[in-house]
Amino acid sequence: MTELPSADFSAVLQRCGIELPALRGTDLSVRSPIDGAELARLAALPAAAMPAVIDAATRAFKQWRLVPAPVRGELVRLWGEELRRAKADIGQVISREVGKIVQEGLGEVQEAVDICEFALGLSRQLHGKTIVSERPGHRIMEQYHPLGPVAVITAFNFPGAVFAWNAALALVCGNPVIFKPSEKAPLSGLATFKALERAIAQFTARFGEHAPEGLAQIVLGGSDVAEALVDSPQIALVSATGSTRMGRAVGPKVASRFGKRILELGGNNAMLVTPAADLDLAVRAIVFSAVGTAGQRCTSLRRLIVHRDVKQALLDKLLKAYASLRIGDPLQPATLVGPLIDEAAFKALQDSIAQAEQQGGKLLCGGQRVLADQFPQGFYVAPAIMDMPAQTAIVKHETFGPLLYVLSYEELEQAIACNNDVPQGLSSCIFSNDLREVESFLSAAGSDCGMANVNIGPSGAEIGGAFGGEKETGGDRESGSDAWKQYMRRTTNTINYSRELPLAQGIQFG
Ligand code: UN1
Repeated sequence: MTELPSADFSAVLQRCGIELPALRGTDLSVRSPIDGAELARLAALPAAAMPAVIDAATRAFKQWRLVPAPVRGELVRLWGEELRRAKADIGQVISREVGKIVQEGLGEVQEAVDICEFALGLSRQLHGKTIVSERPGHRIMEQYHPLGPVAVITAFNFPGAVFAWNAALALVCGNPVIFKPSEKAPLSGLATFKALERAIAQFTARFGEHAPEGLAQIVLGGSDVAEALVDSPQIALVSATGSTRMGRAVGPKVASRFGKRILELGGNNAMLVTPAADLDLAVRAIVFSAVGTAGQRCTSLRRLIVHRDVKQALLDKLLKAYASLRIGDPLQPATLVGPLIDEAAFKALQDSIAQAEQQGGKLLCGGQRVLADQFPQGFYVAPAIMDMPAQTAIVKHETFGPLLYVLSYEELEQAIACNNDVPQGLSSCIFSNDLREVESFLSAAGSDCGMANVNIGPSGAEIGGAFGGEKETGGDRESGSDAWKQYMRRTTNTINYSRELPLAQGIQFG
C-alpha cells in the first residue's frame, strides 16, 4: 500500500501546521479530485464529543466578550499575516483537495486575508446610532454587543474563504467560533484554521489571558457533528453554506430554538446580454464565471439570457473561446479548468444534460468526460453550452458544474422576468452600455437577486460588499458592508437625564 500522502504533499501539510499522524483515523477518506488518490484518512469526532466542544466555546465567550473590540481586531490582523505567509501552501492544499486551479487556490487564500483586514478595520467601527428622543432630557442610543458562540458549517467549494468570512467577523464581534468544514475538504479547512491557531498563540503570548481556551475550535466529522451544532441552544448563530436541501433542514431547526442563522444556499445566476453590450467583454466574463472553478461556485454563471439580435454573434465568439479552454491538472499553471469534485458531480451533470435534451435543449459544445485515460479516477469535463427553447424545469435547477444554458429574449422586461423566474436569488448581471437598460435591471422592478452587477460577471465578488441572496438562496448576507451586525446583539438604550418621568406617546398615568 502506498504511503499517504505523497512526500511532497506531506511537507506542504506540515508547513501548514497539519500533523497528520495525530489526525489519522478510518472515518474520513479524503481524496484528491485531480486523480482520485487518497490524500489522508482522518478520524471523525463522534457526536458525543460535541457537548464538551460547545461548553468550551460557551466558557470562552464569557471572557472574549469583555476584550475591547480593537484588541480583538489585533487577533484577526495576526491571522491575516499568517495567511499571507502561508498563502502558497494553503493555496496548494485547496488545489489538491478540491481541484481548484493554482490561481483560484491562491485567490481563495487572498479572500481570507482580505476579510481579516476588513474585520480589523471594523473592530474600531462596531458602532450603533444615537437617536433623538421625543421626550425632554432623554436620549436614545444603540449598542452592539457580542452574541455568543458561532458555528460555521461550510461547503467543499470555498473550503477556506467562507470560514474566514465568518470567523474574522465573529471574532472581532466578540464571539468564539466552531468550524465544521465539509467532509470533502477537511485539509483545506484545517490549513486555514491552523493559521488562526498560530495567530491565537501569538496573541496569547502578547495579551495573556485575553485569548481564552475554546475561542476557535475545528470539528472534523459528519452530519451528526453538524446537527449537534445546529440543535444546541448554546450556539447563538449558525452560519451554513451549501445546498438548498441542506438549508431546508438547518433553517427550521435553528428557528425552532430561536437561534440566529445565516444561510448561503444555491444560486442559479444569470447574465443578460443586450444589443448595447460590448460582446468581447461579455465573452471574457462568461468564460470566467461559467467555467471558473469548473462551474462549482455558488455564484457560477448558469444562464445566459441574450437578445436574439446578438445571440448568434455572441455564440460564435463564445464557442471559439470554449474550444480553446485548457482542461487538465489544476496544479499546472496554464490550466483553466480543473476536475469536478467527484464522480457524483459528474453524474449529476450528465443527468442535467440528458434532461435538458428531453426538454428541447440542444447541446452546442462540451459535456463529455475528458482525460479519462490519464486520470481514470478524476472527473474532468469539457464545459458545456446548451441552447434552450425556454426556461424549462431543468434550467430552474442548480447543477453544480460547467453547464451553461442559453436563452433568448426580445424585450428587456421579458429578460428581467426570466432572470427572476427561478427559485434561487443569489447573483445576476447585465452587459449593456445603455443607461436605461442598466438602471432598469438595477431598479426595484429589476433583478430580484442579492447581487446585481453591470458589465462584470456574477461570480468573483469582492469581500467589501454584503454577500448573499434572496429566495431559496436563504435571504441572509455575510462578508462585507454591515453583515457584521448579524454577529452581534443590538440593545436599544433610552436614558433619562431629567428629573421628570414623561411617558412616550404623551400617555398620562396617574
Ligand atoms: C461560494 O461559491 O460559495 O463571489 C462563494 C465569489 C466568491 C465567493 C463564492 N467570492 O464567487
